[in-house]
Amino acid sequence: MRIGIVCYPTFGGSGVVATELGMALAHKGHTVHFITYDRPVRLRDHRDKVFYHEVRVSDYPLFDYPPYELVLSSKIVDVAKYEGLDLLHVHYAIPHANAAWMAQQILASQGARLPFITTLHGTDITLVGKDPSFEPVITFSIERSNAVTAVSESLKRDTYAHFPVQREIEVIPNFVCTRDYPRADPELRRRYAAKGEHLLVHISNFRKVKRVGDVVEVFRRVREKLPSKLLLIGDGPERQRIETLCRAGELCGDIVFLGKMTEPEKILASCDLFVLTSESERFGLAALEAMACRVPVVTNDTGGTPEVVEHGKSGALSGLGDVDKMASNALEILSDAEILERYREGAFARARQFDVERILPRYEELYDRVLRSDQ
Ligand code: GMT
Repeated sequence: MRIGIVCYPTFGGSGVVATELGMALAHKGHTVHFITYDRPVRLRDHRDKVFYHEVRVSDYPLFDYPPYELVLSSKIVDVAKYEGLDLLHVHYAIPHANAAWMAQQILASQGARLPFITTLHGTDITLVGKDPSFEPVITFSIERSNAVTAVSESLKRDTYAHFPVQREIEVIPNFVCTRDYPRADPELRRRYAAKGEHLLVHISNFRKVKRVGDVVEVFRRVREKLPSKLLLIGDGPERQRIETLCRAGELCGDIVFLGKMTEPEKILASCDLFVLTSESERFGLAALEAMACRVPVVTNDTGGTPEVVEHGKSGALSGLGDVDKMASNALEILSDAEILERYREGAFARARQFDVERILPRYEELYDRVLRSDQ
């Protein structure tokens, strides 16, 4: 198949999933065309059967708000026509599903077909999408997509709860290629935990919804009982506030801010515990990636996270904002080497249930179904 993929090229989970999906599809022999405004961060150069088309928006001074969706729609039309796309898969509803629908209409007026699939990832429904100024366009584009998927049951439920949507939404969870994730690197461990401390880690885009302050509070409590360090990977609007919090709490010696990284897996795999404190994650890809590195996860029981992390096996769940419980869960996992090893194995076993080899065929089957019903 010749498949177009539209996504955000940034560090956000939806862009990562879209890129990994495209690369996995190409590996199976499909031809994949990424259409977005910058090279996706996980898209390595020189991949056979993978192409990247940049959407360039004019900075004409008349525009206070450059019309990205229109340029994107035109680019989709162009790529569909000249690369012969069979279908388009857009990740994150806003504005990609609307651009896809417009491109589909333009192509139809020229006698060509381009079915499109929309994958909902989370904030397109739960944060941005709930804004009443977006509701009519999101509802419309979900209804008009040839198929719609959500990354968790929780997101599917939220979509029906917040939008007057009637059509079927299929849940296809996110995935990882467990084979590609490394094992712990003793040298890296020594770099950050020279005295054999336990290593806790958190990765996010430091937006408010991630509640990174809770990560620091959990760490503060763990450190009181167990020599440990915390690695914070990523950057975003909350980073300055969190740095200030750490300075005020005299935690800086034990917390390392590593900033944005394109390949954090080696560091991740060298840690003992991943801490995820978000208000709500509709999936929690970062948690799944940690588990693929054999790192258990301490997190909340909100949103889609309980669909990924199993309490007592691959990690531990507790109520949102309950930093005392999260810290005691962390201590229970960390304070005994045998228990930690059991959780590590549990985390990896769980990650294997989301292996690309299990999930990719579900997308391929969906593509087939959409193509057959569009004929
Ligand atoms: O919240 C983020 O970090 C970014 C956001 C995105 O759209 O890229 O992530 C969402 O999609 C990911 C991939 O499906 C999910 O793993 C995240 O849970 C989801 N974020 C939220 O629901 C807050």
